[in-house]
Amino acid sequence: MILYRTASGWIVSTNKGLFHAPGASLTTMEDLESYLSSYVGGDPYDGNFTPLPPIENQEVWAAGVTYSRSRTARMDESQSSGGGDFYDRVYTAERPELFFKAVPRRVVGPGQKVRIRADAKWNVPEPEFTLLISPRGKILGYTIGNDMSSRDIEGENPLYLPQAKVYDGSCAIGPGILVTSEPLSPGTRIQIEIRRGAKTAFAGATALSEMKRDFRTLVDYLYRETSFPDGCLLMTGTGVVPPDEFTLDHGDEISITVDGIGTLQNTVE
Ligand code: DO4
Ligand code: MG
Repeated sequence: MILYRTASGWIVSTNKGLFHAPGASLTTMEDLESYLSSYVGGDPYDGNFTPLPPIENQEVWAAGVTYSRSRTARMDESQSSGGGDFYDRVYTAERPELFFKAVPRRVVGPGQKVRIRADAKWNVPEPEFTLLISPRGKILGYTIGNDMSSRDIEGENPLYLPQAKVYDGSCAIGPGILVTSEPLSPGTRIQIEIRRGAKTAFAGATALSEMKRDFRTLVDYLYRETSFPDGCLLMTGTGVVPPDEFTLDHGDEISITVDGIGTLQNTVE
């Protein structure tokens, strides 16, 4: 079942139809799946809706260099600054790279604008499997994230990472959350297409099986010494990076699709 946040509350979508799921702080419930199941077949929702970003009071965190493709990209972009070795080492280290990405007010949802920094010249979207995690560290479900990034800024110096990653319009999440206690199958694909005018400027895909680390280990590290009373959303890293000569432009349309979850679509402001 997929959970959507809308202007008129939460809606759960199943093969039986759409139903209202009442309540606040739904996404922090340890038993979210059974709570939602109890509303399937109840109060039907008829009509169209525009999904809002599926977030309440969670912080958004992100993992980095979890795919070989990301390691190569990071090493390439930081070659001249001597930072490449850092990324090679973090790829094989036991401790993953985890960084703070966004507070809820900085998250945009489907159909909303993402942004590129005015002081950056090399900007890319990063399509990422994104986890909804409960306050106790249980993985409640899966959604889609776009970790917008400025490659020239992070490449200039690894210490500039927060500026490359955290700015207005840098974090898109949605459209809904696949709520399930089943793990995602390793064959699950994440695809991206960037349209510029009538043309595809870039398209690529990867599968969960290409990821070096597993979701559980990332969550365990994140929750080691940090409490999340409202739960957390964790972007789990990108395995798709456009070629080095590619940079985003204003007006580009970014569509990120995950089988069984949906498509997160945003335009670059
Ligand atoms: O280390 C830089 C960030 C990498 C990242 O965001 C990713 O691999 O997705
Ligand atoms: Mg990323």
